[in-house]
Amino acid sequence: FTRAGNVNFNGNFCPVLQDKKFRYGTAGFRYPNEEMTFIAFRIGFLASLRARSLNQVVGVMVTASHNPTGDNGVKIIEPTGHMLENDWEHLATELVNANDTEFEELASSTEKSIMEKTGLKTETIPDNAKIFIGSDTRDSSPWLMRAVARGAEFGRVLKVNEFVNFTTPQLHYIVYATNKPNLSFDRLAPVRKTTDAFFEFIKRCPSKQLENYKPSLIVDCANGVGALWVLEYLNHPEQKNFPMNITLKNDAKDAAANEYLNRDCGADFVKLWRTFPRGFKNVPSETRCAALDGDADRLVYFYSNNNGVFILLDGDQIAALYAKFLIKQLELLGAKDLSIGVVQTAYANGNSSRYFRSLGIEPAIVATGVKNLHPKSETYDIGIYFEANGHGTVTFSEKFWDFVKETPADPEPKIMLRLFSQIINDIVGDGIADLFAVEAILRYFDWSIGDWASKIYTDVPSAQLKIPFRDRSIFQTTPDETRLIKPEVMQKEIDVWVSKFHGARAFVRPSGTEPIVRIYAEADTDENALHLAYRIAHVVD
Ligand code: 16G
Ligand code: ZN
Repeated sequence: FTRAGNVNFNGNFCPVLQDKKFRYGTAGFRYPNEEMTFIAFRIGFLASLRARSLNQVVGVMVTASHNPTGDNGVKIIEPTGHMLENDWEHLATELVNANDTEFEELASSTEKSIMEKTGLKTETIPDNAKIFIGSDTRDSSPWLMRAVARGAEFGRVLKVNEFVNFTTPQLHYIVYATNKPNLSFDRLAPVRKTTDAFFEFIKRCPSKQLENYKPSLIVDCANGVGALWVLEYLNHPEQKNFPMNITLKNDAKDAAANEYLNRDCGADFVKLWRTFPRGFKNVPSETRCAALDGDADRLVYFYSNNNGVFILLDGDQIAALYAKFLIKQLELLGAKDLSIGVVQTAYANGNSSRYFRSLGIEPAIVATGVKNLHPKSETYDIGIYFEANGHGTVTFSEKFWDFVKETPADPEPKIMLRLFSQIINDIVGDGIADLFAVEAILRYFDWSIGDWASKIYTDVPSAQLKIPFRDRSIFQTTPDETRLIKPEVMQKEIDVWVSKFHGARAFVRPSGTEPIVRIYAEADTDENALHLAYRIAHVVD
């Protein structure tokens, strides 16, 4: 490594690319892995300043999630287990875009001003300042972890722990738990929390004789790190009595894993193409299937019905299932003073939002990205947040925790609420914890996957397109991303097109992760939705 981290994982010198602007996007920096080394180094440096200024453990996750194996990325995890604070994202962007000669100077002035603000001497390294670096199964990850560690060292933090083959949500949880004085630091702690509560929940489900729910599930692991972790969940002390059996597919754990990572499989593939991932050809109809993405923070369900039609149950459907269960428990308890809310993005299927309204909940719409959904969700006692793509969880307030505290002779719905809150990873959306939460609720209602697909709501037809676009800065959207503020004329033209279709809506937004613009449209039929999306693509192009 040079002082600026300019060596890529092939060992080649890699000068900082000057013709390219890098941005801390929706989920950190994510680029082709050969461009990532100096970014990882500088992020390691910034993470060390964050850890020193807070005197806590800060996380850095090395992953490119659902993207192909040639990409990689880094993002910083706050001591709370949440996404990096906004102001610091700007600092990250500034540091990463500095050229090699500017970098050292910028690094030392940044260090000075941050430590000064904290009221500490520039060189101070408080005792609890530590970096946890996690990575998924990508070939390029070990190298980038080293770059992060060297960056941290450059930022004077030598206490670094590495968590190889970790899911993104597991790293978030470990960072959170380590900073909590009363929680133990144990890599399996979140796994046990979920499975213990799941066992207990299943025992207490009202219907003893199952008519519709079948306790077997096929999981597409995207050839990513989720495959290793689902096994950890199943490897429970009471393994033999595990209340369901799970078959893993696309669970390559060897060299092939990298070649096939997220390729024709995984939650993103299934959501985008609305079709079975590779390896699912012979799965019988009405069989419940689920897909994780490469770092296991997304989850979607799917199956083909008796007519051979492929049906997707995405993040919106999971949110609706959670809401149905949680509202029922609150009603049974007559607990009127606990607020319950739902947070979605512009991509939420129109019928899911209408379903929440029918329950008396007006969903809040925020900008794309977990970093925007999570904080809004925390404004409710019970906050359910999901992106349609399968990122999401449920958050709980202090008032909720007080409410569910164990007392003698607790009513059953209160116990079920408490257990549900333990199954879920309430720190961040977690595909595997969500999987157990979905299974628990389906078991509770004794529902087949077909019941779930038909008894809550069915999707209004929608279509998505993406078009390459170099200068995405010309676009400015409203905070909920449903409309363009700039270019103004473009929004006017979109409105005209939308008004020509029945029950339609559409929007355009610049991607936060790729040099593209995304288009989303809903209409009365699949054909019309696609037709409308193409019309709008013409407007943008
Ligand atoms: C990232 C986000 C995801 C969001 C996606 C949007 C996290 C953990 N991940 O993957 O939530 O849906 O970006 O990508 O926040 P886009 O900006 O390219 O549409
Ligand atoms: Zn992911």
